[in-house]
Amino acid sequence: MKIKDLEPDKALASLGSETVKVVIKLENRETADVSIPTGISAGKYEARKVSADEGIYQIQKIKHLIINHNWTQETLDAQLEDLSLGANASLAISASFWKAISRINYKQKLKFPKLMLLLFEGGKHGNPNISMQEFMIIEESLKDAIEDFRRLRNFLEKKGLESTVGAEGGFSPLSFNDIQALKTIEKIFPNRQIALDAAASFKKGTIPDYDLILSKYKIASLEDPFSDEEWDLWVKFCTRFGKRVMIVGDDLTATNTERINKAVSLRAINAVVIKPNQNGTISGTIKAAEIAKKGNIKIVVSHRGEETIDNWIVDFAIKIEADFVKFGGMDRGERIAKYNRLSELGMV
Ligand code: 2PG
Ligand code: MG
Repeated sequence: MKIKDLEPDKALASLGSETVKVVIKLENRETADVSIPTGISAGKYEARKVSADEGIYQIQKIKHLIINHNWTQETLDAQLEDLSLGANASLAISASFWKAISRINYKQKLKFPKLMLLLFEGGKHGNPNISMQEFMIIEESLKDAIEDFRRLRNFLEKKGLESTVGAEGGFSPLSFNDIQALKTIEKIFPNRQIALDAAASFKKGTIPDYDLILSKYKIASLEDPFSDEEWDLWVKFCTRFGKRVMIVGDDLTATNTERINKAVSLRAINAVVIKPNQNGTISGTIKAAEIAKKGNIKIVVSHRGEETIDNWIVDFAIKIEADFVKFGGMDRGERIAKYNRLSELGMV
C-alpha cells in the first residue's frame, strides 16, 4: 500500500505534556491519525523516546523516504528500525499505518480480552502513602466493570473520599495505604479476583510483604513485584507462586523481544505486559507478543500513565488476541475513550 502523505504534529497527553501526533494518508484514500502516549513510571529498558519537537523534526527529515513508496507493515517497520528514530516518532508512523489498514471491521465477531479494571492507584501515579501503583479487579464484561466502578464511587462518596483520582482514573484517597485499599476491595467485591502492579523499579523504601498479601487476599495477578534488575528474585518468586498467581513482567521485559525471551526461558514470569510505545514499531510489538505466546505465557496489553484520547490500542489488543487489557479506571476522558471503543466493537 502506498503512503501518499505523512504530517507530524503535536498533541497534548493527559498530564498536559506535548506528544507526537501523525496524520497519514494512503493511496486508497484511507486516513488515520494517532498520538503516542508516554509512561509516568517508564522503565529503563524501554525504547528511547524523544521530545515532541524532536520527533516532529525527525519525521519531517525522513518523510521523503516514506511517502510515495509501497509498504507492508513489515517493510515499513524494517525501514523505520534502520532510521533509528525516537520510539515515539517511529511508533507514530508505524501505528498510523496500522490504524489505516488494520482497524477492526465492525461486522466481525470478536473475542474480547478480560479487563483489569483499575480501582485504586498510588506510587508515582497517585497518593504515595499507597506504595503499590495499581489495584485492579478482573472483569469479563464491560457492563459489570461499569457497575463495579460506580459501586466503589458510591461507597467512597459516602465517606467523602471519592474526589481524589490518580493519573489513570483510579481512586487515590490521601488517607489510604495499601492495606486499606485491599480491605476496601475485599469488602465491596468479595467475589472478584484482584490484580496488582507493584511497579517495584520505582518504589522507594521497603517492598510490601507479598507473602502476607498473597495469602490474605484473592490476588490472581501481580505485576513487577521486583525491579527490572532482580532476575534471581523473580525466578524464585515465580517458582513459588507461579502455579496459582500470574507473575507479570512489565518494566522487567519492556516489550523487548530479547528480554521477554530471557524471562520466558528463565521462567521468571508467566505473563507479560505488551505496550507498543515501549518497543517503537507495530511489527516489533507483534514479535514480542508472539514470543510470549510461544512461551505459553499470558498477554496483558496496556495503556500508559500519560495517555491520549486515541483508541487504536483497543483494536490492537483484540487483533493480537490479548488475554487481558489494562485501560485504567472509569474516570478521565482518555481512559473512557478505550472503554467506549470496546463498547463500539460490541463488548457487553
Ligand atoms: C504500568 C503503566 C500503565 P506507566 O506500569 O503498567 O499502567 O504505567 O505508563 O506510568 O509506566
Ligand atoms: Mg506496570
